[in-house]
Amino acid sequence: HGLTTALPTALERGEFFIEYQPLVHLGDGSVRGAEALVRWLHPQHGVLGPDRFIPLAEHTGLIVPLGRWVLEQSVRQAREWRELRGGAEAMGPLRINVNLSPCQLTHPGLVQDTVDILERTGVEPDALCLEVTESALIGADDDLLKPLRRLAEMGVDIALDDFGTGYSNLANLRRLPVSILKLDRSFTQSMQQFPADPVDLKIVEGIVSLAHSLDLAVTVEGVETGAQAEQLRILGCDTAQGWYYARPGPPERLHELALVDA
Ligand code: G
Ligand code: G
Ligand code: MN
Ligand code: NA
Repeated sequence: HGLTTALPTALERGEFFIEYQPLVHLGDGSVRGAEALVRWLHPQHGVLGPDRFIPLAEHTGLIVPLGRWVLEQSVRQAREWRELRGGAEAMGPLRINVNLSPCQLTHPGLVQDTVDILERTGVEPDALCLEVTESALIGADDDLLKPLRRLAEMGVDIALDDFGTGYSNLANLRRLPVSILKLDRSFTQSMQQFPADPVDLKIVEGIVSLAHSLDLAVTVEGVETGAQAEQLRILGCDTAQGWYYARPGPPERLHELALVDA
């Protein structure tokens, strides 16, 4: 249909833009970074979310240049935030999380492109986190993991996105060069009541304890209420993201949030 024909030229026409959703430290409520979420401002259909075009971009191969563009824009944004937040060194730099498609993982240019972007922008590798879904890494062999390992050795964080939705082989976590688990939104939804269902609490408690014993930080997604945030904080989760704090929005919104708390 129409999206398929318009997609290949959308990048050169400058129709993509990025919204940022804050990542908040559950212990003190401070903004520690943001996840970059791409959108397409389609000339006829208006703003389209990634669910409408990422699968198509993966299918057509546009995901590689599009993903590189998202990475570069996001890292540039992170540098700008760093400058704006100069006085708040104690909290470290605002970190930027960027999603990677499985196709980008198998693309041979991933490591070099990332190195080039970090060098061009002067952003430290540890200010960058690449999010890969659990399902993309299920059954991953060493060839697939090698680029992620190289990036992790450089200091880039790798997060396992939507964790808990796939067929998680928990023992498999040890082989993955991952330093952050992003607990899927469904776990957060199960924290709707206070106190939450005891079985759900046990499950999250178990995941957090396993993660921490493997030196992984835990980020929770989809936090919509203060009660959820409080429950997840008590369970030991480290960082949270969700509408309770902020919807994805333009970069200026993050300037305000991060500068206010700096
Ligand atoms: O918040 P939103 O509806 O925009 O996100 C929907 C999904 O799209 C998320 O699961 C996210 O992983 C994915 N997504 C958002 N931006 C990107 C991107 O730049 N690249 C890839 N591969 N996926 C993205
Ligand atoms: O990468 P990932 O698929 O996890 O992207 C996050 C998705 O979740 C985006 O589509 C984003 O807009 C959406 N999202 C972010 N915060 C919330 C929230 O608090 N509630 C719900 N329902 N969706 C959220
Ligand atoms: Mn994500
Ligand atoms: Na996710």
